[in-house]
Amino acid sequence: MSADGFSGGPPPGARLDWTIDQGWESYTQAEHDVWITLYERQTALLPGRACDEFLRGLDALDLHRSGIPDFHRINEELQRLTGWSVVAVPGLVPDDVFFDHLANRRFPAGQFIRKADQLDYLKEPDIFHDVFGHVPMLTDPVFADYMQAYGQGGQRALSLGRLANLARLYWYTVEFGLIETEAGLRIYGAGIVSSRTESLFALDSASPNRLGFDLERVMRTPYRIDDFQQVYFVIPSIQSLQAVTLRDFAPLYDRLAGAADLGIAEIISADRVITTGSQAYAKAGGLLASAGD
Ligand code: HBI
Ligand code: FE
Repeated sequence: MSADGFSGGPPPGARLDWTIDQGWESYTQAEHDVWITLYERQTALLPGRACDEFLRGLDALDLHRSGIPDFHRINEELQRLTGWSVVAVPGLVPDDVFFDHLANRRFPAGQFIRKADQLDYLKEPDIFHDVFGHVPMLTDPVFADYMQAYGQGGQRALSLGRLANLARLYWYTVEFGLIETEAGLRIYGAGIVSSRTESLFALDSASPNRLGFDLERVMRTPYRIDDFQQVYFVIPSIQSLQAVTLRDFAPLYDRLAGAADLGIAEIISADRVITTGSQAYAKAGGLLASAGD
């Protein structure tokens, strides 16, 4: 069993690279309806919350409201824009498989969609999280380069045994990143933009910290996989992610090997503090607390 919990090869029916056919024609109307519900909820909410790059990507790919998009159709436009394509996978794939796809400009998207009674929370990334959340940003050339560099960095981190540090970079940018704009903070992270509740919480709540992005600091910061984040990191621009990819991570990993993790809600003197959170949501038990409402 490797570190990511996978043992052995791809599941039955999947190719060696864990891809499967999307089988767009076999989605049921009920599955299309779940996509439509989620799509309409998010597109009503995101103007003024999602960054321009995301909203432009949504338009460019015409991820319209009539149901689950056909990857063949998305890929014609996406490949023309940035050379990326979306490939269908059964669910989470081993880290090395994941990074190899990203390093080759292929985004592995879950082929399944959540059930109508799971609209607000699901364990594994489904097609709505992956395609609505992640793919629009891949139409931005700078972000597209960053994601490919992340894949290459992942392969190297695996070889150096530093995946835990690199996974934090992905988590606090690609999944839960915020960006500064003249009009205020905006969302670019897929985990936020595909979630109605976190699209509100990440920008409006007084509970989480919001700190200026710093690569080494992010790599020392644990994250939540089961609830809203207790800290969000803010970048000044999508271009600033290019600087991240130009760093040689090896000396950084060496320094990190000797540095203790920071507390998830901790603020240190070197932080550029945008908002100091009350952590009231986390202290009240988070989702469990609201589950009683
Ligand atoms: N597999 N399909 C899929 N999607 C992911 O986002 C994903 C994955 N496997 C590994 C993984 N993410 C993370 O462990 C890496 O980013 C570290
Ligand atoms: Fe994701």
